Amino acid sequence: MRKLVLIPVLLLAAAAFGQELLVNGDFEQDLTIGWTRLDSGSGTHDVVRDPGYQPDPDNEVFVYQYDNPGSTTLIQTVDVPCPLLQLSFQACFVESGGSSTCWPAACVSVFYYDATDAVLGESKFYYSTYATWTPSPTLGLHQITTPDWNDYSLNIQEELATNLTGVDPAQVTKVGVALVSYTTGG
Ligand SMILES: [Ca+2]
Repeated sequence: MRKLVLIPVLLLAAAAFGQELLVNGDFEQDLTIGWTRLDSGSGTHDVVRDPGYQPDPDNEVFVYQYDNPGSTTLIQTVDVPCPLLQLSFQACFVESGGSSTCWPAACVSVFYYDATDAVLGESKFYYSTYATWTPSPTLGLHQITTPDWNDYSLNIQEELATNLTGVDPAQVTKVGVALVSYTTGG
């Protein structure tokens, strides 16, 4: 995982420009800057910042969890001026083992919050053979089938209009971007 970029997309006279909203979205500084780690459940949890996960000189971050039930999360929440946002990131998703009753999932999630910090909905990019999540008006699912390093982007205004019809864009005042390694079941 490297280079998460969340920018407000402002269209002005057919010219697009934006300002990066995430702090340390390229992981070039210590992860205590901008990011919060949350460990949950049992098993092994790990978050590692290292330049060696992808063959370029820049840093990546590895978010790991093993054994169920549990999860490891690295999250950053930012105030957003409007839901006219573009999230871009590069990610490599990995899973190992699992069954229909005990399954891992590698996720990049976007959470939408109102002014009281209540979660209004979630967009979830996930790689998992056995995950049983189903989409709803407050859960937009994007299943990853090619887990190797790829570029991803999410047009949040379009996402809310198309996949999260249960979320009122006018109520979204904060967005959380999370890397989640997850194991359930057992
Ligand atoms: Ca690298």
